[in-house]
Amino acid sequence: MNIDKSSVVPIYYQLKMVIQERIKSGQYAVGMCLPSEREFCEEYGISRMTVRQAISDLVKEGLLYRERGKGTYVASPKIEQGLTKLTSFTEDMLNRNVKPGVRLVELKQIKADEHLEKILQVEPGTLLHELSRVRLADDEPMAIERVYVPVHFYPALSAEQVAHGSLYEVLRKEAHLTIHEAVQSIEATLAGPHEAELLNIKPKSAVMLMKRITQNANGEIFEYAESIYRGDRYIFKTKLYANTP
Ligand code: 16G
Repeated sequence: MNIDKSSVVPIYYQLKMVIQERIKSGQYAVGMCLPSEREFCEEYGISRMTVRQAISDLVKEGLLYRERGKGTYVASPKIEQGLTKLTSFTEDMLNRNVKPGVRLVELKQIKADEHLEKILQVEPGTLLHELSRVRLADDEPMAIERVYVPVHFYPALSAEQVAHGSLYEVLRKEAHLTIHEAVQSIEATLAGPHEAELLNIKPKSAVMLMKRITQNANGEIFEYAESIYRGDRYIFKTKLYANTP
C-alpha cells in the first residue's frame, strides 16, 4: 500500500490505513515497537505533523499505545464480546482460548440499602454478599466487578471459592441455582483514580459500565452486578433484526 499525494484522501488518513494494513498482515506484530516518526517521514516524504496525526488517531482507537520515553507499540486486538448470551466472565474467556483470571479485592456481607432493595426486590435490611474482583484475561486486567447476591441463595459463599474461579460455577454447583436470564445495560463513563489503578490504565480513560440483573429459573433475582470494562480492550457486538411487516 502506498501513499498518493494527489488523492483527495488526506495523507494522514492514508498513512493510518498503511499502518492498519501492516498490523493486520502481521508485519507489525502485537507488542512490536513502531518505526519512529522520522522514519515514516523519510519513507513517504511527508511532514512530522501528518505522521503524528495518524499515530495519535490509532492510539485513540486502541490499535497502538505509547510508552513514555520509549516509543509507540502495537496493542493486542480488542476482545469482541457478544451481547446475546448469558455467560460468565470465565466462560467468555475460555470460549476464545484466553486464560481467565481473578484478583479478589473483597468479599463481605452488607445490609441492602434502599437502592439495592429495589433492584434485587428484597425486604429492607436483607443481607447481601458483596463481592469485588478484578477480572483478568491472560493475566491482563480487563474489568472490575462488584456483585451483590442475597445471602439466602447461598450463605456459605467463601473468599476461597471466588478468589480463583467462577462465581456462576459455584452458584450452579453448590447452591444448585439455575442461571436463567438477565437484563444488562451499558453506559459510557470515565475511570476514577482507584479504578484506573486496578485496571492499569490512565485515570479518566474511557470505560464501559455494565449493569446486570440476573434471575434464576423461578424468576427470583439472585444477582445484581456492576462491572467496569476497559474501553481500549473491549468491543461489544450484537445482531439486530429488522421488523418484518
Ligand atoms: C460477568 C457478569 C457478572 C457475573 C460474572 C460471573 C457482565 C457485565 N457481568 O462478568 O454479572 O457475576 O460474569 O463470572 O457480563 P464468573 O462466573 O467467571 O465469576
